[in-house]
Amino acid sequence: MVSYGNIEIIELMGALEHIEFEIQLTGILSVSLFAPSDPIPNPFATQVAPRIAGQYHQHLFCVRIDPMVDGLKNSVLESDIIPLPKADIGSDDNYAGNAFIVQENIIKTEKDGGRDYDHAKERRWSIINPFRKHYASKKNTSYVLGFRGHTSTLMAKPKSWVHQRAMFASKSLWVVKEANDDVEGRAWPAGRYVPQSNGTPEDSISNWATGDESVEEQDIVVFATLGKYNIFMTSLVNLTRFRMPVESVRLTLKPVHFFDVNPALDVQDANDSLSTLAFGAEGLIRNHCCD
Ligand SMILES: [Cu+2]
Repeated sequence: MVSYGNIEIIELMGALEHIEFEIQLTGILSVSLFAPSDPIPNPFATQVAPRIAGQYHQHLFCVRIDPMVDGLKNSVLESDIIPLPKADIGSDDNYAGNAFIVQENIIKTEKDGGRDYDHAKERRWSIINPFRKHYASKKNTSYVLGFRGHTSTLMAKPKSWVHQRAMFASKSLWVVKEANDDVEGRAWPAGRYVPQSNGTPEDSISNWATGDESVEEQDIVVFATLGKYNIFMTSLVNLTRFRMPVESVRLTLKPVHFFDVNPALDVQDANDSLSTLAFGAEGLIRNHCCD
């Protein structure tokens, strides 16, 4: 666990079978003062105590993932759940009108590497090994990224100073090729000197995600952005006066389509002597069918 000011980052591994990062906004406010002339209620801040302002703002967290899923050459698969296309209600393919499919799309080039989240389609991204498939599902060995909680991206206008400086925050996901000619590779999506930058740093993500360079079956780097607005509420259970309820954002990485059987399941089945067939084995067979 790591704490940065009033933010806590927790890494959970092991018992859950997947890797999970949880970022907690602890709710401890950084406050300022209202001027006597400021209207209350105020469009930009909540008054949390007389003349004390909790300003509205965003938190945007960028998680860098340098994957090696069963090997160095990986791709990113974008999946959307959509109604079965071109299949009207009453048709042979969709008589009841409730059919849906998973539409899959491999992200092919760096210029397509900046991706938006889509709640309506339960969009998900998987970092796959395109050379390995599960024997039964015929799907590629992969880690599925799960965005849990908050997926807002940067609200500031595209030409604004903050937007130009933090282009990483304008998309939920970025896929770029790793730069092996550099000691650190592509490590800093907002450039190396964020507090001093004014404009888009040359060595930053929106300049990497351009051109026709392939990101399919390549040594890639993936950046996931999680975002949350802080619109302050005064809490019912204040520990201090300037506190609001804790908010969490989470990123999960779930391994899927890896093994034929679960290599961790080597525990014998429980033998419960009190659990018996209600009609005995013969009765079960006898009552099984009507012949
Ligand atoms: Cu905040």
